[in-house]
Amino acid sequence: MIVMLEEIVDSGTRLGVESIVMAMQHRGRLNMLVNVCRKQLTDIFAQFKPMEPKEPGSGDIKYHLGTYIHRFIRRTNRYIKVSMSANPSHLEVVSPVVVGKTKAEQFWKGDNTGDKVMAIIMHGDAAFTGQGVVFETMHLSNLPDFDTYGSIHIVCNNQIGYTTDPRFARSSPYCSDCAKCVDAPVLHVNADDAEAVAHVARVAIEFRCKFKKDVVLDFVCYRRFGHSEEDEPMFTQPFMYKKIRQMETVDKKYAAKLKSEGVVNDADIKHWEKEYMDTLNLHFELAKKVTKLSIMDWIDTPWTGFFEAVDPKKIQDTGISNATINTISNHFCKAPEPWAFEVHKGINRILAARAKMVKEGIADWAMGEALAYGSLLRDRIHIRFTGEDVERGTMAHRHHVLHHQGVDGATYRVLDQLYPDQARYSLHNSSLCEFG
Ligand SMILES: Cc1ncc(C[n+]2csc(CCOP(=O)(O)OP(=O)(O)O)c2C)c(N)n1
Repeated sequence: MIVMLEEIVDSGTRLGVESIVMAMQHRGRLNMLVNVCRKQLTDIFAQFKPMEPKEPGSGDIKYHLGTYIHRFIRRTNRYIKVSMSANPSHLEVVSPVVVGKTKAEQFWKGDNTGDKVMAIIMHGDAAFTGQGVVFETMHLSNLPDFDTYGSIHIVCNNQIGYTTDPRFARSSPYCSDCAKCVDAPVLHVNADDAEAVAHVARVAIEFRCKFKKDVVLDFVCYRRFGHSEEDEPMFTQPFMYKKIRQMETVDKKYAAKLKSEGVVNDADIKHWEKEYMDTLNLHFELAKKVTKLSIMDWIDTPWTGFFEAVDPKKIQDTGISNATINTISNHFCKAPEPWAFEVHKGINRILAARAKMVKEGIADWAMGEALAYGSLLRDRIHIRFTGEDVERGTMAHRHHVLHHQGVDGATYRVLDQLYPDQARYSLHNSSLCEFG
């Protein structure tokens, strides 16, 4: 898995990616934090010491915290930001969150093609098939204003969900079959073949950067031990685990291959193994000296000003002048020029009723909402407003997008033309997806 991620990150920088937003569940997470996100080993070891969390919010279990880093990639001489999102125990809920973070970063970076910012989401095989939010996330992937130009999904397919075999956990042949709903290519790879893993990783990132679509890597592997440190896998999968015990670990397999090809010798292998163990031991010793955990060490998205002190008792002045009210409401009541845009007769009636309301100095819900959004847009505050039916409004009250009655697909987005220098109003109907 590390090989796969390293290859994606390195090749990503070659293809112009500047930022990767990642999510993953428990399996292999600490290893990933250290070897891909380059989290200090001392910090990881310190998390496992019995210490009182000293700050509010620092009490989550150690496998769930996130991190971020600006990494220099030697192979390409380029920098990349890698962020691993914190996630709760509830499997897969982080998936749409990470896609949303990616969308937000693309927006603020002006990355309208997804060339610079992308998401990598890692899943477990049982969770990928079982949790409906995966399907929801997949379906958001190609919708206007939700599209992040392709995520790479990696399914860590260890062929067991806790203690449950696939035949009792899914009705489809492959754990990755849910990705068929968006026609995402799926590359199945034997995790014991490190070079094949690197190869499919390269194919995946090149596919994503060229075609800007989701792609799935089905990383077919096995767990050497039980679900967690305490679990005994022989209780439930005795035959599988008898076989697993006879298997060489992947490092031994790859070392033997390199040796047989004359690339390395025993002394090289011993030296690297010792070097790695020495590094682990050094940081383990250093971790003993850590006495306090700080949540600030585990921020996955540095956000200047986010935690700035705001006095909750002080109410901000948000009022607007009568002149602004008139500008916004007059615009909101005005139909587009009839020679350019044919509006439905019913809309004309609604607009006339609105104009009458303005004259009488009153505002109903829809007018109040338009005044609120309009004034925010005037103050150059970007609004993203998405969900099923938000353009018209479920109760036919909003009508922020009008539809040409004579030209199919032509629309007039009412609040987009309030002020020449206003902020962008990202208003979009969405899939009928609530959880994601
Ligand atoms: C929504 C949800 N349901 C149940 C659990 C409990 N749980 C934790 S891990 C796990 C099995 C996950 O299997 P899989 O997705 O194959 O990942 P693996 O642990 O095998 O890597 C379960 C059921 C959970 N964390 N979240």
